[in-house]
Amino acid sequence: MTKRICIIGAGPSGLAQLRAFQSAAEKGADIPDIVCYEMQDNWGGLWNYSWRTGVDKYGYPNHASMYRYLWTNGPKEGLEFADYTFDEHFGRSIASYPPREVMYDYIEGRVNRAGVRDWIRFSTLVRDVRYEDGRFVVTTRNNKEDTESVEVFDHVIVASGHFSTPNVPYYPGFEGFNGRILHAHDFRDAREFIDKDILILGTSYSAEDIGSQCWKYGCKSVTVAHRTAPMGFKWPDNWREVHKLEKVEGKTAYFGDGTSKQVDAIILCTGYKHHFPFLPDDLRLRTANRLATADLYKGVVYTKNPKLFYLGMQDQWYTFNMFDAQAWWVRDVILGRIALPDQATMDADPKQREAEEDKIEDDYGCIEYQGAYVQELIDETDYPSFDIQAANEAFYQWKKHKKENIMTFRDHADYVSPMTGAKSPAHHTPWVEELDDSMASYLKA
Ligand code: FAD
Ligand code: NA7
Repeated sequence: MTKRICIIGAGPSGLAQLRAFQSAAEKGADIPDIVCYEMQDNWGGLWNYSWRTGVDKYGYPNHASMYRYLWTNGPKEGLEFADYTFDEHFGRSIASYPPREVMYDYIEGRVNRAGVRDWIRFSTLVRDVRYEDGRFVVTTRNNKEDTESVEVFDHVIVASGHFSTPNVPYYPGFEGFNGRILHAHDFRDAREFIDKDILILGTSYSAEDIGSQCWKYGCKSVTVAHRTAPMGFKWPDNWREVHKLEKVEGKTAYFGDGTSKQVDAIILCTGYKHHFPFLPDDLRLRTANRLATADLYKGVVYTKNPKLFYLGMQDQWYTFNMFDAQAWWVRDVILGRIALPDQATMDADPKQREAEEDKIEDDYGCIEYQGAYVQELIDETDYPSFDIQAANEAFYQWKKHKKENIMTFRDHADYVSPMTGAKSPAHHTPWVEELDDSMASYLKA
């Protein structure tokens, strides 16, 4: 009997899994029946932009966390697909930090060519998964048809992402704040904050990028409160880094360094939670947002039930090509090309990886660590091998350029593609001056 495989989510990770199976079929392999459930009406995951916040059109928590005017926050050379290069998709070389719409086009180009859209059941939310008698019973709701279905699968691959359910802390006085408090998940258009004084909590990618966007589109000032350490970039004059937020009274925010500031809005760039409301306790991954996820052998096999897989659950330097490496590897376990070891070996693996990660001293070490992980996986499958060191170098360059000037790092050229070895051109307009993030504008000569 043909095996049945359930994939949850058609974002970059789920699409990588579809492409992995399709590429095996293309080479003559017998592949299982595959069903991918996607709660949204289209594919692309976070890259499938939505103006909605709060709930989606069907009344479920809105998945989208991306915002207008988002340009990639790392160089495209670090995430390029090894089997579908940027040059191949666009028919020419493009600059290194494309806006969201350009990235979406690239993601979609590969799966359109692979012809896997029919494997996806859109507008269909996975509501419940149970492991019974050696198989998975999956309950879904097609929100367009308003119907519920139950189907049985041999394997489940969770590719539902982990940057959608906001981590929302409370600080004293929030309930009395005379302005807007929002999480990064609900941030959409920086123009909302023109001429406003904004306070940002958090010091990671969302804080840096949302603050930079608000600055670029004309907010009055940016204040960033850190609970651990400041970001430490050379910020513009109307940007200040302060200590932890202590409390809010009216519109005034008070900080741990004794200073205070009147602000119009507070944007909580305080990260996301791994959240799987459709999974029972025995199948649900519990992990921090880190490079070595808990309880996943090789970062993908759930050690407590090795018929269940998770993709893309790591904190991410590498993204698309790491999801590919994982998807090809999971595919080969399912096809019987890779054998899983005994339970003790599987249990020891994530612990060993965590211990290795704990020894890393800086971001450069993290990049190298994740690069080595990607290399480890691709060495064990037929995913096209690529120059991981060149991808690491692209990340190192990026960090250097950010340190030099946080508002111009996206203007740099000469990042080397790990797939083709070619250097990227410069974009036609400096990022700070380019207010139009459309693909048409980006690709114009
Ligand atoms: P997602 O993209 O989150 O896709 C998961 C999919 O699963 C979604 O389509 C969702 O609708 C679906 N789903 C979830 N639950 C269910 C369910 N119960 N039933 C059915 N379907 C379900 N990465 C980069 O490489 N470069 C960047 O510049 C970059 N910028 C980012 C900016 C922001 C604001 C955020 C939040 C992330 C950014 N990322 C970036 C990282 C991002 O995580 C990855 O690029 C990528 O989108 C992860 O893919 P994924 O498929 O694992 O998850
Ligand atoms: P991250 O990278 O998980 O960072 C979360 C940030 O939030 C981090 O700076 C934390 O500070 C901070 N944080 C968490 N809880 C609190 C509280 N309670 N108070 C103040 N600060 C807090 O999330 P991002 O959204 O920046 O990035 C996620 C993805 O989106 C990433 O892949 C990007 O590509 C886009 P800490 O250092 O722990 O003190």
